[in-house]
Amino acid sequence: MDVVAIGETLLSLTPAENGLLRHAESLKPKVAGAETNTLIGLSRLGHQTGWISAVGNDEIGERIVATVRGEGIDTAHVKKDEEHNTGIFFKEIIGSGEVRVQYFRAGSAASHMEPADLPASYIRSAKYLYITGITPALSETCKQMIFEAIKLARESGVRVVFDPNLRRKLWGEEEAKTTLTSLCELSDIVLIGGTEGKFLFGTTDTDEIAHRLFKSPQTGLVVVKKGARGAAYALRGREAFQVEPYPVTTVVDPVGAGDGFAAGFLSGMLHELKTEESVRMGCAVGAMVTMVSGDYEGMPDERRLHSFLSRDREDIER
Ligand code: KDG
Repeated sequence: MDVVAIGETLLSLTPAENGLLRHAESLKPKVAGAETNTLIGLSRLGHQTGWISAVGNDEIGERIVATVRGEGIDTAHVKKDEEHNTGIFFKEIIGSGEVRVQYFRAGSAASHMEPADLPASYIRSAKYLYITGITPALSETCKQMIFEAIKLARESGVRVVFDPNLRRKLWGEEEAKTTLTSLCELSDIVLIGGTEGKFLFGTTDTDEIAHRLFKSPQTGLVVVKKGARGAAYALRGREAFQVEPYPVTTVVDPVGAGDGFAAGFLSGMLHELKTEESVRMGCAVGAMVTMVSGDYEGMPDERRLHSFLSRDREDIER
């Protein structure tokens, strides 16, 4: 496996027309989960990926697993939980990039995952373990499982990549701060958004965030995602570098951009590109995701990504 990820994937229900859910006449069902969004992006770019999770023994779980497997991701370690349901959420796109979500995932099948569910040899076989700050927010057992997964990865030299992916609706401020900071410190690579930098370290400045994170001997690379302003990164012992954004003509749906960033970035790392090139790939995939409705649907395959990167998009689809 190139990348193994652990996390919950849900059914997302979005009003067919942008606006408040209360006025919706119909809802579009889609599959969404930060970790599988990234795995789908990686799979479309030609990498071997595996997903560790749990779904309920219900139609929603069937749909999720079929979708993820259909994208080429190994789902052998997705447990079917007989007692708990698959989670769902509603996602409103209200206008000009404003998005609100309402979760119905408390007590879901995935929230009942625990350390004993981890397939140790599977994690050890990967080049990268990808985790986000959503999973430890789901329950105490999920939190323990994430720390255990990192331990397993580190024992075998599997590189840990962490996106704090702050979801304030899922947990309290203090617990989120303590846990996300610890997870950053245990990770080799941290992909952090500006809002998360502010939440955890009180700053959006890349040098300052990196300075805080490099206090941990484990962390060697910090990437700060700045949305429409591109990204910046810092390697241990070096100043921060800025990477320019890719222009987006119309943002259709901003959700999933960070997951796209992770996919593009990790793809670059797997191809052993320079850090700057990998961060640039992250920016490009993140930008492409925002131009399509849905959290992962805009993830490009290699051909589309390269034509976007070279900005030579003329006529290639005709
Ligand atoms: O990063 C996008 C995710 O937030 C979305 O796909 C759903 O995993 C999800 C969540 O927990 O909000």
